[in-house]
Amino acid sequence: MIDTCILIGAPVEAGTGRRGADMGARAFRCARLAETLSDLGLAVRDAGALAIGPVAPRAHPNAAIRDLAEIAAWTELIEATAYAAAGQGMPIFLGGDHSLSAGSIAGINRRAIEDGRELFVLWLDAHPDFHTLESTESGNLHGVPMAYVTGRPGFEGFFPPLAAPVKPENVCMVGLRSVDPAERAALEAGRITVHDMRAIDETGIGRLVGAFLREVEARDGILHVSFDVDFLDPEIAPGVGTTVPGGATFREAHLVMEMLHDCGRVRSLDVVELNPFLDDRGRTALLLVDLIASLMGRRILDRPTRSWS
Ligand code: B3U
Ligand code: MN
Ligand code: MN
Repeated sequence: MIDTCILIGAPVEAGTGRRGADMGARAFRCARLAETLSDLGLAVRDAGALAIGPVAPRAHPNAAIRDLAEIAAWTELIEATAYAAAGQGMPIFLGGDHSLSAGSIAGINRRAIEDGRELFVLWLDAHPDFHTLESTESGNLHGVPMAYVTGRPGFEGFFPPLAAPVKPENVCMVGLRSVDPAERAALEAGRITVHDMRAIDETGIGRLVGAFLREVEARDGILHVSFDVDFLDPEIAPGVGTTVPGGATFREAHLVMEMLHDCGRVRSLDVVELNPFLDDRGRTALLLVDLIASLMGRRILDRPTRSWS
């Protein structure tokens, strides 16, 4: 099990249409993330915040796209940072918008392949972020990272080349409730496991996530978790740019985090899209710190056996 957390601030906001996500990492610090992890007995290394230098703008045939060169530069930096940190503990990427996961997942996968390990990704989000550079209509590049890391075409020459794509069959998306037509078509044609809110309501989030975790174990995999704040219902997590009603509840989210801890295979985490400018007296940041604590081992009562395996 991991005993060192490496906190990496990634104040990326060029991938979203709103301002304020670049303050997310600072808000996690105000909400005492480092102290909370230390109280759980973990060693915590705060790597501070990453920064990119100035970039020359890049054009793309899809004129809607904004800040392509900037997001490409962030992807390259975060990829290298993730690769290096994965050998030293558990990197926790504090966003910043979800475009940062293009870099974090790419770098974690490069490390996994070098170590001979199979990487799985649990994607907790209202959105699949599965647009290509051609298909995005908003032009917000936080809508593309999952297409990039799974090797969908069209990123060549614009984003850094991938060491290797993540296998789509190793990805599980949970919490979807806002899917654009082009994303829907690509998901239907592909092999990613997708659980929308209806599936959660019908089957229960514990059974859906439990099935995925059993698969990770059966294939002796390691797991990256990408947590978009809009996975949560906006009633409990208002501090995010793209609120979508009908999200995961407090209890569903904690259950997922506790199951992830019990499975013992999570090696890296993104927490993205926290926008303190839109938050309500820090409550979204505080909730996220509690959820991270559940993932890292905080529990209500000790349980002799896992109920889901
Ligand atoms: N799919 C839409 C909306 C969106 C994606 N991710 C977020 N919003 N946060 C788009 O802009 O690509
Ligand atoms: Mn997202
Ligand atoms: Mn989202």
